[in-house]
Amino acid sequence: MLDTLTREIRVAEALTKRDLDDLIANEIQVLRIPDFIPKETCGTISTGLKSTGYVDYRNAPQVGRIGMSYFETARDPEIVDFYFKNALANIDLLRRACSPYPCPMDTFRCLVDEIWNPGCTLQTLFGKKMFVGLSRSMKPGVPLKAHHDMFGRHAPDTPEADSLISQFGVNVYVDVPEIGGELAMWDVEISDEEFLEKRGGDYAIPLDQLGPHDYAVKPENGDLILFNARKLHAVLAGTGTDRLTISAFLGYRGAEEPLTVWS
Ligand SMILES: O=C(O)CCC(=O)C(=O)O
Ligand SMILES: [Fe+2]
Repeated sequence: MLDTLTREIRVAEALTKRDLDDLIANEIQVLRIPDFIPKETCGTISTGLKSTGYVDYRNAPQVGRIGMSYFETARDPEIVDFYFKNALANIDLLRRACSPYPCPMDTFRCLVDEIWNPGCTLQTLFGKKMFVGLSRSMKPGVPLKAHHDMFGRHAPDTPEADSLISQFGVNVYVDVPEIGGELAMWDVEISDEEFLEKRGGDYAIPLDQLGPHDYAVKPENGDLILFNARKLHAVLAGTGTDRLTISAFLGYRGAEEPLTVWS
C-alpha cells in the first residue's frame, strides 16, 4: 500500500524548520523524510538491535522493546524510580546496539537542536533526565492498537506536562516488512477521558472497534516520520518480518522555548 494521497502527509528531503513549523501549526499531520539514515546501515542496526534483545512491554504484551517507555510506569512510584535509574544506561544501550553507526535518535536530537534556535534538549521530569530512543519490535500479524500519546496522563500536574502545547511521535524505521506495518491515523482528537473509556482494560483500542482510518503512511527502511501523536493512531499488522523502529516523543511549548525529547 502506498501512502494515502492527502494534504495531511508531507514527504520532504530533509528535516527543516519550515516543515516543523507546519506540523506545529497543524498544517500537516505527518512529516516523512525518506533516507534519514542510509538504507545500507539499517541491516547492521537491525542485527545490533536484535542481538541486544527485545523484551515485551509491561503493559502491551506482544510488543517488544529495548529501553523503557514512561507510559509503562503507569504512575507506580517504584516503576517510576526504576525508569529514572535506568534512563541514561538505556540511552547507552541503544548507542551500543547501533554501533558502529550513530544511534539515529542522537542524530535526530542534534539536527533538531541545529534548526530550532532555542535548541532541543532531553526532557527532565522531577529534576531527572528521561530516557529517549526506545526501540520497538512488532511481530508479524500483530498490530499496535489505536491510541493517542499524552504525557499528561503519565505525569499529571507537573509543569513539564502542563506546559506542553503539542506532542509529536518521532520514529526512525530500521526494518519494515514489505507488506503491512503502516502507520494509520484518524483525524479525530478525543479527550483522554474518552480514550480511557474506549480502551477499557486494554492498553489501547482494538482496530475492529473503530471505523476505517483517515490516512496511512507506509514507512521504508531509513525513514524518519514525525506525526501529531494527539490524534488516534495505530500500526497495522505486518507480514513476514519483525518491524523495528527507534522512537521518541518531541514536545513543543512555544516558539521561544526549547523542544524536548523523551520516550
Ligand atoms: O511505529 C510507528 O509507526 C508509530 C508508533 C507509535 O504509536 C508512536 O510512535 O507513538
Ligand atoms: Fe503512539
